[in-house]
Amino acid sequence: MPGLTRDRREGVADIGGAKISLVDTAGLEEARAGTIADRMRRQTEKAIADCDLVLFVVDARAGVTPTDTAFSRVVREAGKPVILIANKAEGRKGNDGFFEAFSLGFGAPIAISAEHGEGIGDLLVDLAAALGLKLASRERSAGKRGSPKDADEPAEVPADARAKPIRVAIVGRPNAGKSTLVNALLGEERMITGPEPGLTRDSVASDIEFKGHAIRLFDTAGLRRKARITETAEKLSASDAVRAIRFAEVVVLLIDPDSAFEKQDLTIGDMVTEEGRALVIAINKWDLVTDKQKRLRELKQTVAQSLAQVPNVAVVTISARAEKGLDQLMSSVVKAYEIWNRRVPTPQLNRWLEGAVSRHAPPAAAGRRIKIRYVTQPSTRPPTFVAFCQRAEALPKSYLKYLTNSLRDTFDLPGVPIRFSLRKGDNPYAKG
Ligand SMILES: Nc1nc2c(ncn2[C@@H]2O[C@H](COP(=O)(O)OP(=O)(O)OP(=O)(O)O)[C@@H](O)[C@H]2O)c(=O)[nH]1
Ligand SMILES: [Mg+2]
Repeated sequence: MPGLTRDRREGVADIGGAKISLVDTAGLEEARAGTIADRMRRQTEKAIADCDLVLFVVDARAGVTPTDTAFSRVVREAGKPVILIANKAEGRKGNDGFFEAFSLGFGAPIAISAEHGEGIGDLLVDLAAALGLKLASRERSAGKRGSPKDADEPAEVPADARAKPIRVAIVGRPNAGKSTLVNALLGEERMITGPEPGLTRDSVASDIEFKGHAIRLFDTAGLRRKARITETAEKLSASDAVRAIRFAEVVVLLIDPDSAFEKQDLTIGDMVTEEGRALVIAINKWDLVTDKQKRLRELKQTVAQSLAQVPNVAVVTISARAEKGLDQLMSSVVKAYEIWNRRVPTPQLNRWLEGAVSRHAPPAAAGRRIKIRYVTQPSTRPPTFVAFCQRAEALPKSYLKYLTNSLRDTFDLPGVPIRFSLRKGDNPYAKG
């Protein structure tokens, strides 16, 4: 399916010990101004302007097309070094295209098969020469390339351990304004935007800084209801967006006030909390809302009822287009991240448990009171608690819910999923 990639997508390759940032771009097409193809093309031109080296890829089976010829001029005018690649050259079918490619005026093409991994060694040698790198060992670099892990995870630039960025995924239905929001936060037209739903297809990472916090934003493809998805491209995009949610630490669920909290928004909200991510809800296009106070009251009420698993989740109103409310949004993101990472010391937890149990005692089962003896927080991200209890199986769910809510209030843990489970037995440490 041609035209799948739309935005620039970056990943880091380790080539003979050197870190190279590779930017995948939309295929070049001739396009009228204003069309999606035209917006894609401008992204590709930016990538060319920003890079140190262009890999110009032609399809050796299709041969050199008039579009290839037209864009070879664009690339030449940019004045960057170019390596010409004739791809899909496995077998003999690519022969003609390979020889045609000389006509583009970039010298001899390198014949490769990206799919079958053929010719990559030759490409690496030329690439290293063009960038003035010394290849440490070809085998080593070849082993690293294209491991399935690279393909599965959104690209992550290995960051300085000190300033590991907070990973924030922006999700929501098509057209909610996710890419406009990312552009506004970046102050740059990094993503293609527009009224056509389904524009973004790949999760794309961008780094920003907010009040001293390094933040890596992942713009994602809009998510529609599964039943309506028929096209392969949309299926791929949807699973890519779901991966971004799993990979994120904080998820911003971006809502279009026109269709706010119809089923799809709630499905995404559920997915985020089930995955244990911290959630922030941003209502976008607030510039278009007339009776703002009344609408906000209604929306907050809907959130409280429909996303009851994360009480007091932050709800922020913004306008991505007018760049309003962005500071408040990012403050909420940082706060949610901090809560998500919070650890409550065990002595405080057990003091709380004593109080909670005396205010509202656990019910009796088979004539005997159930005793909860000890509680601790074994992990964070999200906050996870375990209580030790003699007859754990007999304790009703409603009591566990009471404890969870009380814990959330006492230690001020709004808006993040909390895991609370019971373990059979007494305090695991007391006897041991
Ligand atoms: N009035 C108004 N329009 C907005 C706002 N934010 C985005 N839009 C418009 O909404 C449309 C969709 O914006 P995009 O950013 O492309 O939406 P998206 O969520 O990335 O869409 P997909 O990539 O298709 O999922 C564009 O026409 C934007 O100009 C806003 O705050 N106010
Ligand atoms: Mg988008």
